Amino acid sequence: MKQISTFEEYKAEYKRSVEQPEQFWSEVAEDFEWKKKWNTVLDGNFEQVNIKWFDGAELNITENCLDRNLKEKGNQTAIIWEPNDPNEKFRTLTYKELHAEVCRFANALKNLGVNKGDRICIYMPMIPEGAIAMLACARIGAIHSVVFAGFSAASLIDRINDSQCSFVITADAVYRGEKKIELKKIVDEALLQTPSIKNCIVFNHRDSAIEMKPERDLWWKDLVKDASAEHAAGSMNAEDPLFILYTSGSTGKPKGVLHTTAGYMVYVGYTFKNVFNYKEGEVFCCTADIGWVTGHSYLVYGPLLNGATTIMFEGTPAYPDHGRFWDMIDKHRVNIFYTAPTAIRSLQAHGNEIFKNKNLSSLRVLGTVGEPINEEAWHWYNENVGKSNCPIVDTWWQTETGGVLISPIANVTPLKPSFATLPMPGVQPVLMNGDGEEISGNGVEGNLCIKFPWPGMARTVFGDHERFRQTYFSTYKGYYFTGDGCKRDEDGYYRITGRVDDVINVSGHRIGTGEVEDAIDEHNVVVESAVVGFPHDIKGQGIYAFVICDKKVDDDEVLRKEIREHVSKVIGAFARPDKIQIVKGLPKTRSGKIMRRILRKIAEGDTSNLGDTTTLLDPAVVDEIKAGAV
Ligand code: 7RM
Repeated sequence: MKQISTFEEYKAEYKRSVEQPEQFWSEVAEDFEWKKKWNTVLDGNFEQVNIKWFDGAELNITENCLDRNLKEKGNQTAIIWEPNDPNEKFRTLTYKELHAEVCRFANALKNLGVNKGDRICIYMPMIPEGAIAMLACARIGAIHSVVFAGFSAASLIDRINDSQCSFVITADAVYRGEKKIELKKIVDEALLQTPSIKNCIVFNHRDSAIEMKPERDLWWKDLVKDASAEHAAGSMNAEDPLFILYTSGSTGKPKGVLHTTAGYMVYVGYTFKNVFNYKEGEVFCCTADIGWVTGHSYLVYGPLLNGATTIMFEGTPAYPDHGRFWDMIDKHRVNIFYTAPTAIRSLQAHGNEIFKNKNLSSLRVLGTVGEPINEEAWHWYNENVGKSNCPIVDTWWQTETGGVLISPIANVTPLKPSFATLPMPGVQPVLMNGDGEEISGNGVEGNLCIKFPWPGMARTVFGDHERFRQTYFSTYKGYYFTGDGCKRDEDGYYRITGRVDDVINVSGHRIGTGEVEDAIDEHNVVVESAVVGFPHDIKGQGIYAFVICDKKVDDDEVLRKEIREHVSKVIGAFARPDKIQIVKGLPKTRSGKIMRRILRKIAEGDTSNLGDTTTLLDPAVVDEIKAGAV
């Protein structure tokens, strides 16, 4: 695949990609394997929200990830699995082995009656079988819906029911650090309320004592025992769905963002190779979980499409100590390391001791994703991990974008700390003002939109195309609205400033304030709540909840604890509020709208200037909340 190698070349490629997008993307697409080539490159537009890429083409993405690599890289490692416990032996799968496992599991799914278009929920720890399950689905055209294994049973229920999954694939249990997570028990609880599920497939990972419900529950190993290691990859149409991934927005329940086959493949394969400047034979390590889009695109699909060696890390950066990432880099001679700012900040506090006796000389490129990276963290990463010798690619993108949209190209784009820098070829970012117009020139700030389709973009929200249109294409007619605020500096470089909607980003996890409010409101003494983000040294943003109770609560501390536990149960532990303030009232306008702007200021601890409060129904509540801020 073509790789951009100089800044001049980037500028030329970028120009060409904007002037002749179809020509540009068809050339990129030529580097993949197709069962049948496309009739048209791009159809549709953002007015009608009916985008299609490579229509008429037929392909199988796993043929591009696996079969294609067998001849020259059959014995090369495809996946290195690094276990939670560093004393346990790591596992490797060569391309040949991974291909065989995927074929076996694809055959097993077929034998169970899984068909093209069926939705399969994957609720797995970070083990190769998670990736094998995804690829096996793709092999037969089933749509995978991976649910992050940190989500609660209630969240799992919502996700399974929304897309009517017929199978769920899980494991008995997993350890993360010293904590044991009983996945099968969580699934058992969920399956009481998911009538569409026919079978639950269980991979025995930890020999944990679990209950297997006869007829319903099946062991992974029994299914693959006699399954053939050959499977002729099914032929998918370019726009056949590949996967659904649920993501939070400012309103309502999480949306099932749907990605399709050909465009996603081309975009993710191309951006992996270019953003990271990936070279043949390199070891790539992305620390994201397969339950998030980063795990999909740059742990599984992107690296495999390029025949790379990809690391799957089961553990956490702090176990058994804060040197774990560096141990892993040393042990597997990692060349490219991709992690989140929150992980960097959490390690930063532990001094230089954590690098003692760790050889990081294999590193060539570093990356970050998930949230804005502050300058301090950027420099720490650069100096301590990259030894001032590795470019840092600050990659801005979203679940909906499929792959990286704005980012430096390693060794090509001149860097600027905390800037995602410039758009990838084919990506046309614009900043919009309050009147819904494009802001021209440099040294400006506005809401970030994309004005032309790119192959990796989501096509719809599963089962609700109107919601897709409404969420992303109605704020600015004819534009894709990202929900992010952004600056463009004098050099035309982009710096993402964070969400401008009611989404908060906690340790790179996207959480809708409405979701947390709904969870809190379920508590029996809670009348109403309002949730906002506040700046948090390590997590980026923390969750601050203002809560009104219906009767005098004896012990606020007990109530806070109950609320936290309840949110954990309803959404997952990562969504637990950091701060809870019990209040008598919320600042509402006469029309009943909560003025979040005021709450955000108070949560930030900046109450000097709360702006105009004259439209409030009862301005006195503001003083009360200010006085009781936690
Ligand atoms: C890949 C991913 C998307 C939101 C997005 C931003 C924020 C992601 C960066 C970033 C600043 C970055 N998908 N975000 N990357 N902000 N710089 N490099 O994270 O759907 O889970 O989240 O994350 O706000 O809209 S996501």
